[in-house]
Amino acid sequence: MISRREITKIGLVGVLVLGCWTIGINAFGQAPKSPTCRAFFCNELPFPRFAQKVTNAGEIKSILDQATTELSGSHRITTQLRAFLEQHADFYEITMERALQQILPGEKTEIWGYNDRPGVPGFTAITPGPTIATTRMHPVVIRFTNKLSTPTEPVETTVHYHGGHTPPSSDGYPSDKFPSANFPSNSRVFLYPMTLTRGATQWYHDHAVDVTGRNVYMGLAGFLLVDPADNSMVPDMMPTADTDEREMLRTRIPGCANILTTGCDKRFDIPLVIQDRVLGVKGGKANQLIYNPFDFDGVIGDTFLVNGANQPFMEVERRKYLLRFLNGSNARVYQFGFSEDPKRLTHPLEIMEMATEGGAMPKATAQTSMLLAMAERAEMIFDFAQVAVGRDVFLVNCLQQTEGRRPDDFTPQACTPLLRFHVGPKGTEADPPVATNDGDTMLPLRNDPARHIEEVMSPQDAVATREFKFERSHGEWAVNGELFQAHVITRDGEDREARPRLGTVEIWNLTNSSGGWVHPIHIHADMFEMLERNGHPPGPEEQGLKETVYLGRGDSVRVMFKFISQPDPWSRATGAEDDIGDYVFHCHNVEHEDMAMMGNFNLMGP
Ligand SMILES: [Cu+2]
Repeated sequence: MISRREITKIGLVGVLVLGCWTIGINAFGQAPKSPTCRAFFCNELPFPRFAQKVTNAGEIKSILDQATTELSGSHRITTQLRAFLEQHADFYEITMERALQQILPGEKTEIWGYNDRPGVPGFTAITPGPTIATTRMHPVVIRFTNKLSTPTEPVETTVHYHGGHTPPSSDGYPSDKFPSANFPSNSRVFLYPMTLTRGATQWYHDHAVDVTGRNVYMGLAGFLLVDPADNSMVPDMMPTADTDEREMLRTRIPGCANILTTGCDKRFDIPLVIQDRVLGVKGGKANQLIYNPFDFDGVIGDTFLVNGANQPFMEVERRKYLLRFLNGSNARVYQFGFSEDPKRLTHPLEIMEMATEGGAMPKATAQTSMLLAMAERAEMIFDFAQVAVGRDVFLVNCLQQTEGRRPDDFTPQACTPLLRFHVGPKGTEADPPVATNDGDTMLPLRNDPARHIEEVMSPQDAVATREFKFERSHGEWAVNGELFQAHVITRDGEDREARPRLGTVEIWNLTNSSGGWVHPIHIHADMFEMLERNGHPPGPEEQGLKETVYLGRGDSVRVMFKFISQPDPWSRATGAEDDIGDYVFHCHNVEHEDMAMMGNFNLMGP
């Protein structure tokens, strides 16, 4: 398949000559609609399996040998770092493969997924991909191998760990595609130190320049869940933060009462990725993923998937659960709520938001609906004791959206049910010892020198303020008027190249100057705090560490970063240097990203 930016060069007629039949698009450049006749809420909610670690010494050696030749810069594999990783890291071998998955009744759907057990009988690639579970301070090394190409369709990929602070050579820089002219091998090794994250709901997904939209749509995305560290293998590594965060989990999160002994009970801790797709006839087969490369506004589907299943159901106990939400759609914004009425949110049930992309918020916040733009995450507690035993509760979306430009207004009287929960009696396990209430203190972010010292920052400390405008330019998408070019550092509103220094605080003003479109902006490398939205303090639901922020029509948001060095104990233990180099920031409407709405910043040494 060709990329969207290539289509703009050769034009629609050229694409028709290439043959629309092979991509399922009709001669008017429109995707067909999914078939309408389906049994809703009859499939059980699936959970992607947990990825299996590599334990074979020979395979670990092979991964580290490859890392030694490939990784450069701050975390190049020195003798000291290699010895550290051999002793302490988790290793994974994950291939990207085509596979068949049952999504709708009848014909199976070809997906592009991740497989953590390549070559093992009975295990295929899946979407969402296998969940990588790790803890804060526990490094992860993954060899990704791309087996997606066919003789007629070469597929270039790369992988971004979204939410992590990773060395530049492991960040999935968009032009570091493999296999490609620059990286002819079909595999690459990625190192994730996990030093600068809290416990959080994060994910990994494709990030190849020009084709991210198609690759993610076909299935290349999975969860990466970070628990607070059990025991850091690095002495003196923020022990206060770890202890406090674990205590917070023990007392606040359902199923985590035993975190200090046997760990959290995963039955009450549920990751949910919400996506929309069009499934139609392609290559003569029904129920295939139809990706429309002509849709420059953003690809919108009419079939809703939760964890890869179409409008499934889950049996729950009448108790509290932790639900971890990820908006994994290409271009659709959601406003979620919980309702006994599958079509309306006129009598919403209470949800308690606990965490943003960066982990626990300063305060738990009670809500009746929650807006989630593409790539944003939110963890929330839902108490099914609000509903009688034997009843159904629906997760509903009350933002209708028919095109990639933007959603319609919030309409609680016209919602779409996405997931049905059937409430059964409460089991024998106790809810956590302290209930979560609106306004409960979770993890403070600022001005607490005892904890998260790297995150303590104040707007008065800012050494630079930068302006970035996200706008439309000649049918493509631009940042401050510039289209994405690999490693060309974006100029800010004062015409300086964006070159922040480690250890300094900066304020970035992000403005949507593109009229009727909306843009969620994702900034790599570090988490930020929101200071203002449209001149006002952010609402309680946006107070937390974030790395993706929604720019609605005409919105302007002010965010503050501290660009963080690797902690000293880590550097002493591993010999690794500070992560300096080029990182990107971009719109996470992935079609806009593919149409060049992406900039570069160069992180400099202190
Ligand atoms: Cu956008």
